Amino acid sequence: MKFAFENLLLSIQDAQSIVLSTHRQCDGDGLGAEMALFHALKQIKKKVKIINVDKTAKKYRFLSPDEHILYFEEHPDTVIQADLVLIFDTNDERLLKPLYGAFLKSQAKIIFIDHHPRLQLGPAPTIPSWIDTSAASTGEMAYRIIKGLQIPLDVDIARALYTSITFDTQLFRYIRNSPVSHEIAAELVRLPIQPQVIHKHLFGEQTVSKMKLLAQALGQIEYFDDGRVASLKLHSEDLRKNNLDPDDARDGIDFLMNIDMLEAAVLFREDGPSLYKLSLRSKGRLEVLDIAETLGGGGHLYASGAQVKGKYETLRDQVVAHLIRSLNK
Ligand SMILES: [Mn+2]
Repeated sequence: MKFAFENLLLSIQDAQSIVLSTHRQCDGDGLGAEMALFHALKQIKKKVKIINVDKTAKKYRFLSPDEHILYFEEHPDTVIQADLVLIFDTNDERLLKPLYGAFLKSQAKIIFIDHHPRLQLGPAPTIPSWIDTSAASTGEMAYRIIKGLQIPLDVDIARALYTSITFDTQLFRYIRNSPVSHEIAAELVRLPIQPQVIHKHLFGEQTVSKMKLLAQALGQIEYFDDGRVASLKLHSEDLRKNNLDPDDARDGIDFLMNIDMLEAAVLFREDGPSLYKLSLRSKGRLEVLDIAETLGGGGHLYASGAQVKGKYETLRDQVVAHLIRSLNK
């Protein structure tokens, strides 16, 4: 691990031009990490670019992503020219399709920087990666890189790192029993980053239409195994109609996990006919990574996801049965 980190620093120091990226439908963690590195690498005069698979959700507008990021879906003919590509918050190349193909075509060295466990069933990264599953966010890892390169923090870097850390820990709820998230945050908030404004953007921008949609969805939760397992379904089309991002569906399952009896839940976001984005959550008594991997996805032990095709009832029954089996093991 130490070796991987030192090699990573050397690779960055050696590279003249660096491309930064993260998984598709980026979240606050991957976005914050790449933007922090972007501002930091500019300081040491690297030629640096962020290229993401697809557009950034509206709630991250406060970081001005559109001014800094090239979206591959809008420029699919982009030829990547770089010495080094750093990919944050995933080690699953499938989550960067079709951009990953363009990375492979370039001569660049590719390195994953991630806190998700390596996939057991999916494609294992054959390239050198720095993976630290004890990190509560990729932002924490980006912070260590910036410190390792001895780049002083400025407001832009601090704001982006703070976004990563608060997003992935959900405002310090999920800190992996470590003081590190708080320690880094304490250093960041000494800069004028207006942390309360960031909290509001990340967690406090619920609209009336979103509340209506969530209320409707939450009214249709199905419970199993005496209320210890729940399943919820949302339509992407409904999100779109209400001017919400697909990403907003996640709030549904996070909200659900506040129910005291519940141990695990699954959210089916219908993205097309018989096409679902699954999100799985567990409070810790059972793991939900194995089922996600079985379905061709990945993630963390207690928060995972996959994209699946099939009939809703069949998929739901399959996933729910698996969750109940794991719970009773
Ligand atoms: Mn993350």
